[in-house]
Amino acid sequence: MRTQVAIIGAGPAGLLLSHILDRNGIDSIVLERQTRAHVLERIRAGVLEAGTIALLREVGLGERMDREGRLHDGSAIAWEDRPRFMIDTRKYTGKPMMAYGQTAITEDLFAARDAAGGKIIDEAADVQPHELTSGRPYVTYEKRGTRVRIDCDYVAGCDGYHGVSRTVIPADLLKTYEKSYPFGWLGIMSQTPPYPDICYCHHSRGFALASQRSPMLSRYYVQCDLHDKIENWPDDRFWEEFLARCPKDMADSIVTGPSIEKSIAPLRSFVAEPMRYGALFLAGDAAHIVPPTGAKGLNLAVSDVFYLSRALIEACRKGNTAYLDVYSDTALRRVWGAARMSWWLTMLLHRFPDDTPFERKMRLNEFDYLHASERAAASLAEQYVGLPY
Ligand code: FAS
Ligand code: PHB
Repeated sequence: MRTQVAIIGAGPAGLLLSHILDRNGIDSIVLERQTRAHVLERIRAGVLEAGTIALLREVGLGERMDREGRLHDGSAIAWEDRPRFMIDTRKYTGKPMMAYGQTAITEDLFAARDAAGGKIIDEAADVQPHELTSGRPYVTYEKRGTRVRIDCDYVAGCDGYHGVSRTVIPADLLKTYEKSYPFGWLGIMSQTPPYPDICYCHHSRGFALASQRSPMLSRYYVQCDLHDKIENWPDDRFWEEFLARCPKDMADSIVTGPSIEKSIAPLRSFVAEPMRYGALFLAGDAAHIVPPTGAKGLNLAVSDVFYLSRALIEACRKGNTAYLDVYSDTALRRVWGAARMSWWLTMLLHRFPDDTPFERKMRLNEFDYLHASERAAASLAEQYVGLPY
């Protein structure tokens, strides 16, 4: 087979890239290792930055999001024994955030690609990029025992943290930066009316987060031990712990109910440089992972795709590779900004097992400073809503 852009991975990055390229007359084929059902079963992100909202609307993916998503003027931070703080994105930037699940976005993307006759090959095993610096790149994969070759002009590595793309960049060229956090997030989904705000809770018992997916679908998290097991968290224990970490007025208004999904995710900061090797361009989790505290993971995948789609359209339609040549540096500038903000907010809001009393005082004073300084509050708000692309 032949295509202009071979895309590895049918997550948000790969599907959105394929969708935008198609709208600009550029042909692509998406290769996904899992079944479509498996991709859609994943419960992931839930909060969209202003840039993501705008881009999805611009490329014709705003209709269901605007109908079912819920706009927020920011998110709250509830700190034990302190007044509630609002990360007020509307006040300081004039922009909203949107609660709309990654699962719904992925459904919308699959629907759009299907409607446009997009080529998405699922259960594509052993996908391998080849000849990335030869000028004649191609990708191979296996399906039903047959090895298939796709000749292409470019390869987009949108295959997430555990994908193959990053591994083909020579070790002497690839630089990686990583930090693991000494705890995880236990998340549940419940068919209950959600708490009205997205609210991060800092408590001596640990971090908690109230979020939402729809008027009858709530998403809640508690910080848990790094090696904790779901079996240790029956619903009763989850709700007892979650409510204990919220201020009383918030806890009294939470509607609890049976979990319909429960999972534990480790927290990690990871950035790989460069995000290009010859004809291969990385986008999304294939190049970077941020702790979910700042709600940046999915939104970074979208901004990478904004830069990469613009670059590929310019190259494929006009033969101008100027944007491709600066893609890695451009994307990484925004990636590092989001990585720093997500690290900072993670360090602020969680309880660390080896915390000293001094470090707890530093954390408390950092939070008090947010309350005391309009400039500090504005700085957090502009980063939380997402810096301009
Ligand atoms: P994805 O990982 O979504 O997609 C990559 C795709 O490539 C997958 O479908 C995979 O099956 C496929 N693939 C992998 N290897 C392949 C190969 N060799 N060949 C072919 N296909 C291959 N972000 C937030 O903002 N908020 C959150 O609350 C949040 N929670 C998360 C919870 C978990 C458990 C995880 C893992 C991530 C979470 N994230 C969150 C981050 C998440 O939303 C990612 O940022 C987002 O999925 C990135 O999208 P992609 O880059 O498309 O990667
Ligand atoms: C979510 O709704 O899943 C969510 C919201 C905010 C975050 C992380 C996750 O920071």
